[in-house]
Amino acid sequence: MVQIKDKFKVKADELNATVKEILKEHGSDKIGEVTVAQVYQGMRGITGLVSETSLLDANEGIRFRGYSIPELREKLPKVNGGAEPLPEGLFYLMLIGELPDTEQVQELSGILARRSHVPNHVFATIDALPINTHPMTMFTTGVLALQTESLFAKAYADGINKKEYWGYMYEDALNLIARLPRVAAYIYRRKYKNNYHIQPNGMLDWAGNFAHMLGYEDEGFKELMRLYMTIHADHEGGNVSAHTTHLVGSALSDAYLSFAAGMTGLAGPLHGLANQEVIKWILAMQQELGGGTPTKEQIAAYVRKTLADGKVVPGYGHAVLRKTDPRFTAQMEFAKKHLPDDALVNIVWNVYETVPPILQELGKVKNPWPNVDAHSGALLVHYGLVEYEFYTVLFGVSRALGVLASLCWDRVMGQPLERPKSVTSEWMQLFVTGK
Ligand code: FCX
Repeated sequence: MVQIKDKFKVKADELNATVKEILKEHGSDKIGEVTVAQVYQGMRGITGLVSETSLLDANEGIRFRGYSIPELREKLPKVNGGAEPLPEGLFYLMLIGELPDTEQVQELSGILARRSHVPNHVFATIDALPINTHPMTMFTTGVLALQTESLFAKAYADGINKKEYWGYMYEDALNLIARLPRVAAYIYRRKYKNNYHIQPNGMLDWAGNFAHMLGYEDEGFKELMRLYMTIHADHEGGNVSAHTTHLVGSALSDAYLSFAAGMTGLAGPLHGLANQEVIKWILAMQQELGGGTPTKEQIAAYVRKTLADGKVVPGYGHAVLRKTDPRFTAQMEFAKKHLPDDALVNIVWNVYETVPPILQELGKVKNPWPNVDAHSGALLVHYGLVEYEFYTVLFGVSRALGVLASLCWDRVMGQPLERPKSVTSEWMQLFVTGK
């Protein structure tokens, strides 16, 4: 069997030749204009990055190498008797650009299981943090502590040729993906389960083993983890976690440093932390109403109160998407199949019917529809994972698949240091008014 690494290099050589040609023939073609508003408003709509792993359409949602989420759920290999895709398969797809077969995914699962050892000093570093530290702080700290293992950093220090960067980045990416579930599960068990840890089971797939180490043996939860790890993996290159990982990597920081940087961005409430905020928001609403299931009228009143208090409704809106996030829909379908009568899930569905028209009324919200974070917490609560501060760590483990596949592409394509131009408002005033 052709090694995954060799296959990746063959694909990269082909694409490098194509890009060379594009740059030679069209290097000075224009692909857009930049307005003053865009410069001030978060660079929305400026095409300024190349990210090979996925592409987001505002109305259709994310496609990974051309495949939508429903297509991935259908076409990616599954465990025996399972219905959800194996996230290792998505990593293969993002890296190689082709759907893997079952044998190729099993090979990758085996590679990850064999590379999952986490050195003791990483656990000791996490242990040194107070127990009330947020799990995302523990997670990024754990990833930084793992940086001692970077083969790229060591090779760079030893003085390698730049043509060899990609190979070390590839090894670091695989090693880090292999180790993250162990680090994340350690944090969960330390913080919430009296420091009682569960050893990995090398016979399980990557997500199944993660569920096992977290302490959840229910096959339904393992299926949820496979779906969860698949749908959160990538959302093209401009989102905060992907862009940060790419940016830091462009300084030739290794995979551990780059990914940790990306995770500090995922930990923000407008990005990945929104998944914990959604459950917090629903629980606060229930508490305010004295428990029970809120009616749609009560939900609407609570939404208006949230807005009147100058807060955002978590789980709704998106910087690029302009319709219901297919990642939300995939979770809704999972819930309809496995837990249609769950009370919290039904609240999430009632919130879905209530929030969009209210946000639309504001007249300024560009996308009133739910994003991925609106649904995920309710599914986790159903299976007993109620510690919502941990939810963004799950998002982070999944996000590693996309951003680390992208880092491999960045290095194999020889992407340069990223350094856009910035100006001052004084400069801007002079530019637009001439005085
Ligand atoms: N509730 C209330 N107001 C909202 C809103 C929401 N859910 N979404 C957008 N708005 C407001 C913005 O705050 C902004 O108000 P302002 O002009 O007074 O500052 C206005 O509507 C225009 O914003 P818009 O252009 O539609 O959205 P942005 O691209 O600026 O922001 C995010 C996108 C996602 C940050 C925004 O919709 C939001 O804050 N949502 C809630 C948090 C959330 O769910 N984040 C997760 C997103 C995602 F899935 C992920 O990255 O993980």
